[in-house]
Amino acid sequence: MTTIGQPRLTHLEQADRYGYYVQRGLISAEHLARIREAFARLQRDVKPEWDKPFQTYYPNVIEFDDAFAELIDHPGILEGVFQVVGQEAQIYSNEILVSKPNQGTMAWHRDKMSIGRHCPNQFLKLAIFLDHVAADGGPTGVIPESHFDIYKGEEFYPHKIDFTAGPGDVLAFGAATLHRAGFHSPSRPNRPVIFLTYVPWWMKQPDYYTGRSCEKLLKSASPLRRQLLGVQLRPEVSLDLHTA
Ligand SMILES: O=C(O)CCC(=O)C(=O)O
Repeated sequence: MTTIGQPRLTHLEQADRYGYYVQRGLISAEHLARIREAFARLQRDVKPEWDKPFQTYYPNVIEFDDAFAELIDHPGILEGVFQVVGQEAQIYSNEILVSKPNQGTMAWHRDKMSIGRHCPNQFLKLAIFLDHVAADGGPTGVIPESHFDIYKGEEFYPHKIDFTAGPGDVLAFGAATLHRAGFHSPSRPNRPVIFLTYVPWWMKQPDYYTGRSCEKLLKSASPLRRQLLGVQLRPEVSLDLHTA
């Protein structure tokens, strides 16, 4: 196909310029159906690590069901992750956050500024949406270009984007990008979102992080998954080489 006009920005260029990128409809309907079933089972069988009036948190969901685990090495997800974080990417954390109707919004914040103030794109968080999320249904919001000045907060708020997601959409943003869960009206259902965060191989999780144990997944993990789970780099990846 002939490209007319300017080529599309890559995921990396979008993350650099705007602090986030979007992949619409990335997860197939068949996979989403399995994810929804796994989520229903998770809610029945697992006690969340916290359950607050506005939000419920389930860490380490990839160990719970293959439908979640298959997201970590989903080719479309890795395309963006490898561009932005690099070929040596690994998972830093994975969880489901369920926003609940609460009449309010979460506060705008940045993640892990110990990392973000130096290299925002080396801590890349992907929000993966199971269902449509309306503007008043607890949409994840991001503020474009807020990663450029970590000493500013409120000045950026008027420029927010409340991401009204469709099923299977992905919204990826770096550590220094302001984000939050937006207004969640009492008339809207609970809003689960799967979050996967990727970092380079050489970055460590803090010891207080509770979601890292993946014994079951590791028993049959491919070389790619062993890398993503932080055990061993794939043989073809070397920190001494740069490959895009
Ligand atoms: O639930 C959301 O939409 C936002 C989550 C969030 O702010 C975070 O993961 O740091």
